[in-house]
Amino acid sequence: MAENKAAVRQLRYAIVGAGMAGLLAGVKLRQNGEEFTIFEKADRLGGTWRENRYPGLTCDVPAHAYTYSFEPYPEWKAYYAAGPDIQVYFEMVADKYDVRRSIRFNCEVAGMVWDEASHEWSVTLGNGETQRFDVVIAASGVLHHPKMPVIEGLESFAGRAFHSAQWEDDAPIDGVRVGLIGNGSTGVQILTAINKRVEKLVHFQRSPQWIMPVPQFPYSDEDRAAFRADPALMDAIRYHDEYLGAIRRFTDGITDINGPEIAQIEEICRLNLENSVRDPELREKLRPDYRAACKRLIYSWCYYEEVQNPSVYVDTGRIARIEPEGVRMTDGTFHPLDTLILATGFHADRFIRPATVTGEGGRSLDDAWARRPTAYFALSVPDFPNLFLLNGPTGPVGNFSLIDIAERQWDYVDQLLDRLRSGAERRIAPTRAAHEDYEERRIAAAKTTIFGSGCTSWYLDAEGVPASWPWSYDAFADAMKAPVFADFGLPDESSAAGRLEEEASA
Ligand code: NA7
Repeated sequence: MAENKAAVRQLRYAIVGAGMAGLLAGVKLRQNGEEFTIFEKADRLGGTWRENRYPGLTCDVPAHAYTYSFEPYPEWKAYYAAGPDIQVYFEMVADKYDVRRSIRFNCEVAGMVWDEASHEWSVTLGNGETQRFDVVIAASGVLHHPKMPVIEGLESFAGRAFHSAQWEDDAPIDGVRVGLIGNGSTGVQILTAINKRVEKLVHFQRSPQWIMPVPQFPYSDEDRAAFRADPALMDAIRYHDEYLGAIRRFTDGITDINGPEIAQIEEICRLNLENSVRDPELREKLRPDYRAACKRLIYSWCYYEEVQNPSVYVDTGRIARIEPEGVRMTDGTFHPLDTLILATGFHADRFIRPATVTGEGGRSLDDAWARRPTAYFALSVPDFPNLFLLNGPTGPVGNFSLIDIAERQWDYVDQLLDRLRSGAERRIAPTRAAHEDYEERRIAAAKTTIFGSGCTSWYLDAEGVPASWPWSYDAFADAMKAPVFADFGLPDESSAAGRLEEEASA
């Protein structure tokens, strides 16, 4: 239901991106009776679920947990939802909450400049148009700039070669020889989906992955009818002890790398490998030489089974170059191929960029982030007032729902927005001191997490420091309950109320 907070000022909001987090912001503002514009560079909403269309695309968070808390969804088709079904969910939410009319599609934000005199963001769009806003919510996602591998000869390949996030529907897969480079979540999911369709699949694995076994099962029509009749059944899945226990074990494990939780995770993954892969040679090829959960854990119910299909050949060697007819390894081996899939990940340090963002004193976000993308509590940046980031740099990452993260972040940002709505403040940004203090503590803690225990991954920044929230999930939930207003140079509401009382009685 609309909450309709009393507002002295009607704020003008720009939201960048109509993915999961941008839609969330839109729903919340709509429920509060506020106006906003969501700028979306593409012609559809959905963010990563719109962009990625590769076979096997699945969210590795249980479907009933990867839903907005305010919009449980009885229609999920399986415990882990397929990408297209998630896209349907977001489209439904956009319509049900009347957000779609406020989305401007095919409208990329090219730049934004903070006007210190008027306390407004001047937002310039790709078509040159400029609009002014009081607040910008950057919900532009993390993994949406495909990272092409730098391999000699890639452009000489005679067949079709494309990044997993730019799937080419008409590229030959069935009955042909396919090369698949990369085995993060994407490469693994693609392998499990196509290995039975191809004549031959060569999976190039520069680093093997630990695989966490998880159950997957479809929901039947009867299940869905039961969910519709009794939404508590969906909550029972979302808040199931076993699921929440696994999340807690995971988040405790990543922050206490000598503790029992991570040891348990490692043991589950090791036993999965030992018990699932029959051929000892393949088993050793698939055994990582780094600790489980250092890279983002792969959750899969079928990878080990599928990788043992005779059509699959795993090559853990180094690629020397790509030739017109296939891939040459440094040991001289040649793999003749018809199609080459590049599941090589994303530039995870871009966030709202390449949009140029200019804050107070003419400071550019590129400069502020020259060393590493950073934000106070992952949400806001000194010198860039009234700019709030959802799923921005150094937020929690791992095998849990980013929807839950974004919802908590929104609740926090909303409390800051109240200060603007009430007219008490015109600009809100953290102080440099508060940000530096946060970042110093964060970096020190991040280096001791499992992500920093000796592997490469998209979690690491350019200096090899994990770019993530380094404390427990509960600590994150606590931090998001209420801003420390003093860190924004703002009076605490309770102390402000106290002061007023003192003044009144003086
Ligand atoms: P990831 O997890 O970043 O994985 C990229 C994979 O590509 C990884 O196996 C890399 O090997 C491999 N890679 C990258 N460049 C090369 C070159 N040049 N040669 C060989 N192999 C290469 O991306 P995903 O798309 O799978 O997943 C991203 C996230 O999306 C995932 O974590 C979920 O949150 C959803 P490396 O490990 O670096 O040796």
